[in-house]
Amino acid sequence: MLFLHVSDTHLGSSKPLSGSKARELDFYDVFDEVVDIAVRERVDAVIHCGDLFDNYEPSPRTYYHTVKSLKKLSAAGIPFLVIAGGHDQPKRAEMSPLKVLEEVGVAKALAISEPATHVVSLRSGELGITAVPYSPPNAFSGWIGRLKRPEAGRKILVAHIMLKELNLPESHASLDELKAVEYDYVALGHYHMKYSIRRNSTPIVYPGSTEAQDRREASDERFVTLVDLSTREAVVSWVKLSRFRRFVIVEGVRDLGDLDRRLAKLVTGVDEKPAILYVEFSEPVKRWDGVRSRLNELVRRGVILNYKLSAPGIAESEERVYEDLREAPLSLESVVYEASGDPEVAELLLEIIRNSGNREAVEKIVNELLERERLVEKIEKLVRKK
Ligand SMILES: [Mn+2]
Repeated sequence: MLFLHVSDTHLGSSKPLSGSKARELDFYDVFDEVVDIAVRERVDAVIHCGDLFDNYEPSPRTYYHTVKSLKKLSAAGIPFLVIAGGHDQPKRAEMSPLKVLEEVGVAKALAISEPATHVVSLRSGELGITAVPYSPPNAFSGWIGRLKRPEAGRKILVAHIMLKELNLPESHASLDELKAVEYDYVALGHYHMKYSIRRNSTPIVYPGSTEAQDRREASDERFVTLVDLSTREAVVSWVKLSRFRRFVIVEGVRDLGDLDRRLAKLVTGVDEKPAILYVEFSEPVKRWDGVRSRLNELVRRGVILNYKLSAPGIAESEERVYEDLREAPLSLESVVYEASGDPEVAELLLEIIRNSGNREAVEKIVNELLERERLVEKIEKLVRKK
């Protein structure tokens, strides 16, 4: 029995270039690559560990690309089994987009708002699955004791959680609490980087996200895993993805001359998509217009898709979406971006605006602000400017 494990595809996202159509298409393209791998490897099933979509209300364009790829799996007789991540979960009485895919017949939602236990009949036998969707960590502790192990020869745990073993904030449970060793494989999602460990003979795996959504997630390699359960111990092989977009980070730039020297060395691989470029100055910048004209030229020549800038002092940061410049309609997003002049601050303001009826969300944002001094500085500067 062979299955493919993928997670955190965030279809519909265009981060870190909010509003960029080209960037949005990247996420669909790499998801389609994952589907092609599954078909090529003739897997029994694809298991998706949550955050299939970036938003619980995907746009028609997002549904279009998602269903188009998933139909290739259906045509090959490969079930697509998915759980909800925090991004796929319906708010209040709304419906999860995963229900739509299920109704169309291109996916089976294993768990959306509650854990569930299944025994699924696959081409080469029965697979028992304990499926655990995302929940806030404090609510999660109530679930741990109630997780039911499936009655089947082959058993896997599928969950959208942050493991305590990662030593990151907002963690859900440890491997002992999850009883990981009672399963043949533990398929995880939520953490966006590749990570794996073993407990006894059980592999515990995060394949990571299929596209980076911010600078911290940037990596030259992104993966899915192929998991073979036909032997006594699960055999895991990592499959490198090739169709994701690279981030190039140029750090510690002193001045315009230094930037020119560093950019001269910038080459994108022949078969690669033009990268997203981050330029980070170590000194305050005197000539932003010079910097911008250099980078705009690289965009025009197709060497990079777009760029982001940062520097000490006046924390200037920029993202420009060239293809949309002419016909961009006036949206709440574009107004907030224009007014704040800083994408990071704009994202936060938009989150506050969108969730102003939701006290929990506002509290979360305030807490995040307290932890991120640099953002507070940026906002202070903006307020002083106005
Ligand atoms: Mn995610």
